Amino acid sequence: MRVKRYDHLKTERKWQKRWEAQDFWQAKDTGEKTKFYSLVEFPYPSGAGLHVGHVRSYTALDAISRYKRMSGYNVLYPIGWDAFGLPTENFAIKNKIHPRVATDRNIKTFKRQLKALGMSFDWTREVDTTDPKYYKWTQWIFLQLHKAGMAYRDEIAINWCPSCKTGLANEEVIDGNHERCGTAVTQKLLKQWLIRITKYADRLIDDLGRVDYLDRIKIQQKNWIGRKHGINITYPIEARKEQVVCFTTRPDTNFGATFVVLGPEHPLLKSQSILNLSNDVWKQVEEYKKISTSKTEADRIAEGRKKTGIFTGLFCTNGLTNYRMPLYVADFVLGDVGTGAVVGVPGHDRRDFEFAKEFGLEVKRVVTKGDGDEGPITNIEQVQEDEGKMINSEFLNGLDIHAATQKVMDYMEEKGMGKKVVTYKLRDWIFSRQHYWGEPIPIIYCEKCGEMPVPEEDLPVELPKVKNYEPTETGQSPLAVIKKFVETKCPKCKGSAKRETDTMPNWAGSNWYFLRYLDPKNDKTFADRKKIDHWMPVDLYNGGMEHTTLHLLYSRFIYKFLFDQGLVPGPEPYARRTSHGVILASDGRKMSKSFGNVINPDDIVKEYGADTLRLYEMFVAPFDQMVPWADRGVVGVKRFLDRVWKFYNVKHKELTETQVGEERKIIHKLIKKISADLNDMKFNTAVAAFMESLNSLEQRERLGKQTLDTYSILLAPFAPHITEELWQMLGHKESVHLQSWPAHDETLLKEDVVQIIVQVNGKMRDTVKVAQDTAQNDIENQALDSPKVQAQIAGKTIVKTIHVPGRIVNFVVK
Ligand code: ANZ
Ligand code: ZN
Repeated sequence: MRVKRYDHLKTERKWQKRWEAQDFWQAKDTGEKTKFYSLVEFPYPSGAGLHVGHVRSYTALDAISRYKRMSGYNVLYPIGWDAFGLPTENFAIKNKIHPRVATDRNIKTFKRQLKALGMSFDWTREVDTTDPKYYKWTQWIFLQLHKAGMAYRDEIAINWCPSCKTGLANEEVIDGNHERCGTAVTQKLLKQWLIRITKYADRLIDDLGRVDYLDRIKIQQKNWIGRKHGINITYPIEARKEQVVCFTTRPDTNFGATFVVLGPEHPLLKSQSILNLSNDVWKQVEEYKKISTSKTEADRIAEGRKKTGIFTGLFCTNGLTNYRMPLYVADFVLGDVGTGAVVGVPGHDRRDFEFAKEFGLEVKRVVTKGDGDEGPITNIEQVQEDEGKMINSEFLNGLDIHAATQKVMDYMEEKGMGKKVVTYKLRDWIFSRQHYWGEPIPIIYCEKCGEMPVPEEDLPVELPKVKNYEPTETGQSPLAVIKKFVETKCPKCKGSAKRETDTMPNWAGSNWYFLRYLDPKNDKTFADRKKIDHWMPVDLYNGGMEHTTLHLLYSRFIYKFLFDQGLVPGPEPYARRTSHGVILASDGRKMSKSFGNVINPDDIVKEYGADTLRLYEMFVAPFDQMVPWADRGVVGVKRFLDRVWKFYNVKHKELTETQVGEERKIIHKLIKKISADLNDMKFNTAVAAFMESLNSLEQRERLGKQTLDTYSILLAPFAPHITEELWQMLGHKESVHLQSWPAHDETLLKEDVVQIIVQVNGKMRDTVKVAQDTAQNDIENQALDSPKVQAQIAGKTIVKTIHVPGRIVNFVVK
């Protein structure tokens, strides 16, 4: 039978227009229905357009949003633009286009692409972080931080990208390179705005217990914050008044400590006189300090690097052993970690071992794995950093390292040799960027009155419209040379004053965007409190793993701050956080223009349709797994949808009124499977179930109308266009997306094969499987046929047959 071809382009466009005209996806701020807030990370509208990775995340939550709407929830599924940032600025400079113009153009492209995918976003709530009406509130939040003493200025050595000419937060440096451009990061002294995220370090760890995040997300955040319990041990210096304080997490090994190292930044090395160093030593130290500032942190602490250092000529005393520990200066010790000084235990720390070998220092073993190896440690493979039992450590001997750690810390505190401390890897958040395309920091400097916040009623501080916005070599923001921006009046004394010219990092706008969706047009406050109370927290938030220690951590922190200010109802913004795997190119590499392996969603939509692209990305692999693109898979999914089309076209004309037996079972099994898979975000197995059940249904002669109805309702969240068309073909007037999600009937799913236990004289000998409605006689005959039963009754007579229907057949023999 010939069937008219499915014209995906025409059909998809038709339904998109109708949905849009009818505001199908608009969320209501009030009402009886339970709310469901589903959120995807809003895109950075880059010049490259939408990535197939965006499509994976957005389709998944689109399917869930549609499923929830059909299940009776009031669903909010919003979208917007995270549009400030370096790539746009760099693009604008290179192509001599204003970033505003470039941004608007990129947003237009993204919007067209998202609409072509049939995403059920509530477009009435669209936000743009670069809109002054939006960033007014980003600046307002900064002022609240400032008022609370959470934003401060400090001159510090910061990560500096020499290519982008801007300061960077630690989170933006990956393996020593700028995460956006890949350039090796250097250090630069600059006066910077910082935000005291460290004040929230404990809560950011502890409150992970309140939320449902993927385990690996929780682990990454914890590791990033890096809370460590340890002790600051004080070592006196022989013949000097000064002492060296060393932070260590392994005081259990202190019987094996044989030297002490100061990092070159250590305060005891500020001048020659503090430790009264000899002229010769001081000259070397000064030279050494200079060289080490040019190295990256990663370089300095790398294992395997040849260790350098300078002997000060001084000795510290190890209070446990009275060992005379030579005092060195070396750059593998970092200035801003712990106390900036380290006690060297070369038997149990690889870097210490490398250093000891370089300088001929003694290596002692104080921990053993308990495998009999208690011999000397002579090469780096023998350095034992982990689990074990204490030896050569007097009162610690025999304890495992954890018990020993507790015991020695108590001992040291009691003797006044040290003090237990908790340290963190997390640093305060560097909030200044020396760039044009960001939110101006709303601060004014007055010679008389000092640092003055811009009064709230004067917000927003708008970016000036200028021709030139290239970064400067001096590290100053391009805004610094724009007189009409810089020169202003002091809000207090009205004297002439200057504006802060640094802008905020692009994380500032994304910290709170999920709140603006709740009330995007409000010009009195960032969002109405009643609306916030109604919608928060976000029920499901999906985004990339790469944001775990950036956006995700920052936004949790800012939300906690807003909570402390009484502005939001709870301490955590996101009840559940999931993450999708990256889609690689078909060659297994990252998709990149420079490799020429990028898949443009537009091309797939055009050739195969949006439904195919959506379904393909759901089917290709478990949602959280990385997966390479495969054209063959796309074609396969397209073929499946064509089969669905043909199936409906053929069958819809000859449907029966009612569903029968096996057919009902197929459909109810499918309802159960799809509902469960949507809840568990197992999209790939859901798609597989659609394919399997189609196979079974295709083989049936006649089908009930309800079967085709239900199948299209279930498929609608995944393939919203074709199902709308099929639904109409079945004679319905209302949209398929307004239908109620079906419930399955568990009783229909019961297995109808039963297992019967076969006994001889009450003893189990075998089992037989029979269809549920098999006649008793037939079951007994089948049981009798069993060779195991035959072996038992050979030569005997059956005197009685006891039959417990559905369970047991017992032959009584003599
Ligand atoms: C003695 C010791 C013995 C250490 C031992 C380790 C093993 P982790 O290793 O992550 O727990 N450290 C402290 N301050 C430092 C600085 N400013 N620069 C470089 N390294 C520093 O981190 C804590 C350990 O890092 C500390 O414990 C110290 O080395 C080192 F068998 O002290 B340990
Ligand atoms: Zn003033």
